Amino acid sequence: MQEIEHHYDEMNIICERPAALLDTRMHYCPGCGHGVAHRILMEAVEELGIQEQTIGVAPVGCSVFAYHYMNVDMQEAAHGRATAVATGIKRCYPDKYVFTYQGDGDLAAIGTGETVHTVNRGENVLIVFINNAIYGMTGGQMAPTTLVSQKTSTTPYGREVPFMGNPLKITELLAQLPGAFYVTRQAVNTPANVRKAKKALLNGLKWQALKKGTCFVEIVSNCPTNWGMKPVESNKWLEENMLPYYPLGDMKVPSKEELENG
Ligand SMILES: Cc1ncc(C[n+]2csc(CCOP(=O)(O)OP(=O)(O)O)c2C)c(N)n1
Repeated sequence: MQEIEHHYDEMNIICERPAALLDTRMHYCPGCGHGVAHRILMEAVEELGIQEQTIGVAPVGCSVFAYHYMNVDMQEAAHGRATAVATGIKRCYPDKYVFTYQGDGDLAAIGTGETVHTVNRGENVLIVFINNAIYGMTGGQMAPTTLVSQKTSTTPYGREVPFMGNPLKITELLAQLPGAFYVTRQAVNTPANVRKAKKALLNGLKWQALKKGTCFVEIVSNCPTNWGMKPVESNKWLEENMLPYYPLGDMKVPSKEELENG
Protein backbone atom coordinates (compact mmCIF):
# COMPACT_ATOMS: atom_id res chain seq x y z
CA MET A 1 0.00 0.00 0.00
CA GLN A 2 1.32 3.38 -0.91
CA GLU A 3 2.19 5.50 2.08
CA ILE A 4 0.49 8.85 2.25
CA GLU A 5 2.89 11.66 2.95
CA HIS A 6 1.71 14.40 5.27
CA HIS A 7 3.02 17.93 4.93
CA TYR A 8 1.26 19.60 7.83
CA ASP A 9 3.76 22.44 8.02
CA GLU A 10 3.02 23.33 4.41
CA MET A 11 -0.72 23.29 5.01
CA ASN A 12 -2.50 26.55 5.15
CA ILE A 13 -4.43 26.22 8.40
CA ILE A 14 -7.50 28.41 8.22
CA CYS A 15 -9.21 27.47 11.45
CA GLU A 16 -8.08 26.12 14.81
CA ARG A 17 -9.84 25.60 18.10
CA PRO A 18 -9.23 28.70 20.23
CA ALA A 19 -7.60 28.03 23.61
CA ALA A 20 -10.61 29.66 25.25
CA LEU A 21 -12.92 26.95 23.87
CA LEU A 22 -12.70 23.65 25.75
CA ASP A 23 -12.14 20.45 23.80
CA THR A 24 -15.54 19.09 24.85
CA ARG A 25 -18.08 17.53 22.52
CA MET A 26 -21.02 19.94 22.23
CA HIS A 27 -24.60 18.81 22.78
CA TYR A 28 -26.02 21.04 20.03
CA CYS A 29 -27.97 19.59 17.11
CA PRO A 30 -26.04 19.13 13.85
CA GLY A 31 -25.85 22.39 11.91
CA CYS A 32 -27.00 24.61 14.81
CA GLY A 33 -25.42 28.06 14.88
CA HIS A 34 -24.70 28.02 18.63
CA GLY A 35 -21.45 26.08 18.11
CA VAL A 36 -20.16 28.59 15.56
CA ALA A 37 -21.20 31.53 17.74
CA HIS A 38 -19.39 29.97 20.73
CA ARG A 39 -16.24 29.50 18.67
CA ILE A 40 -16.06 33.03 17.30
CA LEU A 41 -16.81 34.54 20.72
CA MET A 42 -13.97 32.56 22.25
CA GLU A 43 -11.68 33.37 19.30
CA ALA A 44 -12.31 37.03 20.06
CA VAL A 45 -11.48 36.48 23.75
CA GLU A 46 -8.27 34.68 22.80
CA GLU A 47 -7.20 37.29 20.24
CA LEU A 48 -7.67 40.08 22.76
CA GLY A 49 -5.68 38.08 25.35
CA ILE A 50 -8.41 38.54 27.98
CA GLN A 51 -9.24 34.92 28.86
CA GLU A 52 -8.26 35.37 32.52
CA GLN A 53 -10.19 38.64 32.84
CA THR A 54 -13.41 37.49 31.17
CA ILE A 55 -16.61 36.45 32.95
CA GLY A 56 -19.57 35.10 30.97
CA VAL A 57 -23.19 34.68 31.98
CA ALA A 58 -25.06 31.69 30.54
CA PRO A 59 -28.84 31.76 29.99
CA VAL A 60 -31.56 29.14 30.04
CA GLY A 61 -32.27 27.65 26.64
CA CYS A 62 -30.12 25.49 24.41
CA SER A 63 -26.99 27.40 25.44
CA VAL A 64 -27.62 26.79 29.15
CA PHE A 65 -24.47 24.66 29.13
CA ALA A 66 -22.26 27.35 27.56
CA TYR A 67 -20.07 27.03 30.65
CA HIS A 68 -19.17 23.48 29.58
CA TYR A 69 -17.55 24.84 26.45
CA MET A 70 -16.25 28.33 27.17
CA ASN A 71 -13.00 28.23 29.11
CA VAL A 72 -13.58 31.47 31.00
CA ASP A 73 -15.21 32.12 34.37
CA MET A 74 -18.94 31.59 33.92
CA GLN A 75 -22.10 32.17 35.95
CA GLU A 76 -25.52 30.68 35.21
CA ALA A 77 -28.57 32.97 35.44
CA ALA A 78 -32.29 32.27 35.72
CA HIS A 79 -34.49 32.76 32.65
CA GLY A 80 -34.17 36.32 31.33
CA ARG A 81 -32.03 37.53 34.22
CA ALA A 82 -28.62 37.26 32.54
CA THR A 83 -28.10 41.00 32.03
CA ALA A 84 -29.13 41.72 35.64
CA VAL A 85 -26.61 39.13 36.84
CA ALA A 86 -23.98 40.58 34.49
CA THR A 87 -24.68 44.03 35.92
CA GLY A 88 -23.93 42.79 39.44
CA ILE A 89 -20.75 41.04 38.34
CA LYS A 90 -19.49 44.05 36.39
CA ARG A 91 -20.18 46.45 39.25
CA CYS A 92 -18.19 44.22 41.61
CA TYR A 93 -15.38 43.74 39.06
CA PRO A 94 -15.38 46.87 36.87
CA ASP A 95 -12.13 45.90 35.14
CA LYS A 96 -13.26 42.45 34.05
CA TYR A 97 -14.75 41.82 30.61
CA VAL A 98 -18.31 40.67 31.23
CA PHE A 99 -20.65 39.22 28.61
CA THR A 100 -24.02 37.51 28.48
CA TYR A 101 -24.94 34.93 25.86
CA GLN A 102 -28.72 34.62 25.41
CA GLY A 103 -31.36 33.25 23.06
CA ASP A 104 -34.41 35.19 21.89
CA GLY A 105 -36.77 33.43 24.32
CA ASP A 106 -34.45 34.28 27.19
CA LEU A 107 -33.54 37.84 26.19
CA ALA A 108 -36.60 39.09 24.31
CA ALA A 109 -39.43 37.28 26.14
CA ILE A 110 -38.98 36.86 29.90
CA GLY A 111 -35.85 39.03 29.90
CA THR A 112 -37.24 42.02 27.97
CA GLY A 113 -37.40 44.20 31.09
CA GLU A 114 -33.91 43.27 32.29
CA THR A 115 -32.47 43.77 28.83
CA VAL A 116 -34.07 47.17 28.25
CA HIS A 117 -33.05 48.51 31.66
CA THR A 118 -29.49 47.15 31.43
CA VAL A 119 -28.94 48.91 28.11
CA ASN A 120 -30.78 52.03 29.28
CA ARG A 121 -28.46 52.22 32.30
CA GLY A 122 -25.54 51.84 29.91
CA GLU A 123 -23.97 48.99 31.84
CA ASN A 124 -20.50 48.31 30.52
CA VAL A 125 -21.13 44.75 29.42
CA LEU A 126 -21.38 42.91 26.12
CA ILE A 127 -24.74 41.31 25.40
CA VAL A 128 -24.63 38.54 22.79
CA PHE A 129 -28.11 37.81 21.50
CA ILE A 130 -28.69 34.66 19.44
CA ASN A 131 -31.86 35.12 17.38
CA ASN A 132 -33.08 31.82 15.90
CA ALA A 133 -36.74 32.96 15.82
CA ILE A 134 -37.86 30.15 18.10
CA TYR A 135 -37.69 28.63 21.57
CA GLY A 136 -35.16 25.93 20.76
CA MET A 137 -34.63 23.94 23.91
CA THR A 138 -38.24 23.53 25.01
CA GLY A 139 -39.59 22.14 21.75
CA GLY A 140 -39.82 24.91 19.19
CA GLN A 141 -42.55 27.16 20.57
CA MET A 142 -43.22 30.64 19.17
CA ALA A 143 -40.79 33.29 20.41
CA PRO A 144 -41.26 37.08 20.18
CA THR A 145 -38.91 36.96 17.18
CA THR A 146 -40.86 34.26 15.30
CA LEU A 147 -41.68 35.55 11.80
CA VAL A 148 -45.18 36.18 10.46
CA SER A 149 -46.55 32.90 9.00
CA GLN A 150 -43.71 30.91 10.55
CA LYS A 151 -44.88 27.52 11.80
CA THR A 152 -43.85 26.54 15.32
CA SER A 153 -45.17 23.97 17.77
CA THR A 154 -47.50 26.62 19.28
CA THR A 155 -48.37 28.22 15.93
CA PRO A 156 -48.93 25.13 13.76
CA TYR A 157 -50.74 27.19 11.12
CA GLY A 158 -48.15 29.96 11.21
CA ARG A 159 -47.85 33.12 13.33
CA GLU A 160 -50.78 35.44 12.73
CA VAL A 161 -50.33 39.12 13.62
CA PRO A 162 -53.89 39.89 14.82
CA PHE A 163 -53.68 37.09 17.38
CA MET A 164 -49.97 36.80 18.15
CA GLY A 165 -48.62 40.26 17.44
CA ASN A 166 -45.65 41.33 15.39
CA PRO A 167 -42.17 39.82 15.47
CA LEU A 168 -40.12 41.91 17.88
CA LYS A 169 -37.13 43.81 16.50
CA ILE A 170 -35.56 44.15 19.92
CA THR A 171 -32.17 45.20 18.55
CA GLU A 172 -33.63 48.20 16.69
CA LEU A 173 -35.47 49.12 19.88
CA LEU A 174 -32.34 48.95 22.04
CA ALA A 175 -30.31 51.01 19.57
CA GLN A 176 -32.52 54.01 20.49
CA LEU A 177 -31.47 53.95 24.12
CA PRO A 178 -28.85 56.47 25.26
CA GLY A 179 -26.96 53.81 27.20
CA ALA A 180 -26.24 51.80 24.06
CA PHE A 181 -22.67 52.33 22.84
CA TYR A 182 -22.46 49.80 20.01
CA VAL A 183 -25.42 47.92 18.52
CA THR A 184 -25.13 45.62 15.53
CA ARG A 185 -26.86 42.68 13.86
CA GLN A 186 -24.79 39.91 12.31
CA ALA A 187 -25.39 36.30 11.20
CA VAL A 188 -23.59 32.96 11.10
CA ASN A 189 -25.12 31.41 7.96
CA THR A 190 -22.13 31.87 5.62
CA PRO A 191 -18.34 32.00 6.10
CA ALA A 192 -18.31 35.70 5.16
CA ASN A 193 -21.02 36.49 7.71
CA VAL A 194 -19.23 34.44 10.38
CA ARG A 195 -16.11 36.57 9.85
CA LYS A 196 -18.14 39.79 10.19
CA ALA A 197 -19.89 38.48 13.30
CA LYS A 198 -16.54 37.68 14.86
CA LYS A 199 -15.29 41.21 14.17
CA ALA A 200 -18.41 42.57 15.87
CA LEU A 201 -17.81 40.41 18.95
CA LEU A 202 -14.19 41.52 19.02
CA ASN A 203 -15.25 45.17 18.98
CA GLY A 204 -17.98 44.54 21.54
CA LEU A 205 -15.48 43.07 23.98
CA LYS A 206 -12.65 45.50 23.25
CA TRP A 207 -14.79 48.62 23.56
CA GLN A 208 -16.03 47.50 26.97
CA ALA A 209 -12.71 48.73 28.34
CA LEU A 210 -13.75 52.31 27.39
CA LYS A 211 -16.61 52.11 29.92
CA LYS A 212 -18.95 54.12 27.69
CA GLY A 213 -22.04 51.94 27.63
CA THR A 214 -23.51 48.66 26.54
CA CYS A 215 -22.33 46.77 23.50
CA PHE A 216 -25.06 44.63 21.95
CA VAL A 217 -24.39 42.07 19.22
CA GLU A 218 -27.36 40.23 17.73
CA ILE A 219 -26.44 37.10 15.79
CA VAL A 220 -29.14 35.75 13.48
CA SER A 221 -28.85 31.99 13.67
CA ASN A 222 -30.66 28.80 12.71
CA CYS A 223 -32.49 25.97 14.45
CA PRO A 224 -32.55 23.10 11.94
CA THR A 225 -34.29 20.70 14.33
CA ASN A 226 -37.21 22.89 15.36
CA TRP A 227 -37.51 24.49 11.94
CA GLY A 228 -37.82 20.91 10.60
CA MET A 229 -35.05 21.37 8.07
CA LYS A 230 -31.65 20.00 7.16
CA PRO A 231 -28.77 22.30 8.16
CA VAL A 232 -28.02 23.62 4.65
CA GLU A 233 -31.72 24.15 3.94
CA SER A 234 -32.06 26.03 7.24
CA ASN A 235 -29.25 28.43 6.32
CA LYS A 236 -31.00 29.10 3.01
CA TRP A 237 -34.31 29.67 4.83
CA LEU A 238 -32.54 32.04 7.20
CA GLU A 239 -31.21 34.08 4.29
CA GLU A 240 -34.50 34.18 2.41
CA ASN A 241 -36.84 34.72 5.33
CA MET A 242 -35.05 36.06 8.36
CA LEU A 243 -32.63 38.53 6.81
CA PRO A 244 -35.29 40.57 4.96
CA TYR A 245 -37.03 41.19 8.32
CA TYR A 246 -33.86 41.30 10.41
CA PRO A 247 -31.42 43.10 8.07
CA LEU A 248 -27.75 42.78 8.92
CA GLY A 249 -25.53 45.70 9.78
CA ASP A 250 -24.58 48.23 12.42
CA MET A 251 -27.38 50.19 14.12
CA LYS A 252 -25.27 52.30 16.43
CA VAL A 253 -21.53 52.74 16.12
CA PRO A 254 -19.25 54.82 18.33
CA SER A 255 -17.84 57.97 16.76
CA LYS A 256 -14.10 58.35 16.11
CA GLU A 257 -13.88 60.81 19.00
CA GLU A 258 -15.62 58.42 21.39
CA LEU A 259 -13.13 55.71 20.48
CA GLU A 260 -10.07 57.98 20.56
CA ASN A 261 -10.78 59.85 23.78
CA GLY A 262 -11.21 56.53 25.59
C1 LIG B 1 -38.28 31.18 34.57
C2 LIG B 1 -38.28 30.13 33.48
N1 LIG B 1 -39.29 30.09 32.58
C3 LIG B 1 -39.30 29.19 31.60
C4 LIG B 1 -38.28 28.26 31.50
C5 LIG B 1 -38.35 27.19 30.44
N2 LIG B 1 -37.43 27.40 29.35
C6 LIG B 1 -36.20 26.87 29.32
S1 LIG B 1 -35.40 27.17 27.91
C7 LIG B 1 -36.70 28.07 27.30
C8 LIG B 1 -36.69 28.68 25.92
C9 LIG B 1 -35.36 29.16 25.50
O1 LIG B 1 -35.41 29.63 24.20
P1 LIG B 1 -34.34 30.64 23.63
O2 LIG B 1 -33.99 31.63 24.67
O3 LIG B 1 -34.85 31.17 22.34
O4 LIG B 1 -33.03 29.76 23.42
P2 LIG B 1 -32.72 28.56 22.42
O5 LIG B 1 -33.12 27.30 23.18
O6 LIG B 1 -33.49 28.76 21.16
O7 LIG B 1 -31.24 28.64 22.21
C10 LIG B 1 -37.74 28.11 28.20
C11 LIG B 1 -39.05 28.76 27.97
C12 LIG B 1 -37.23 28.32 32.43
N3 LIG B 1 -36.19 27.48 32.39
N4 LIG B 1 -37.24 29.27 33.41
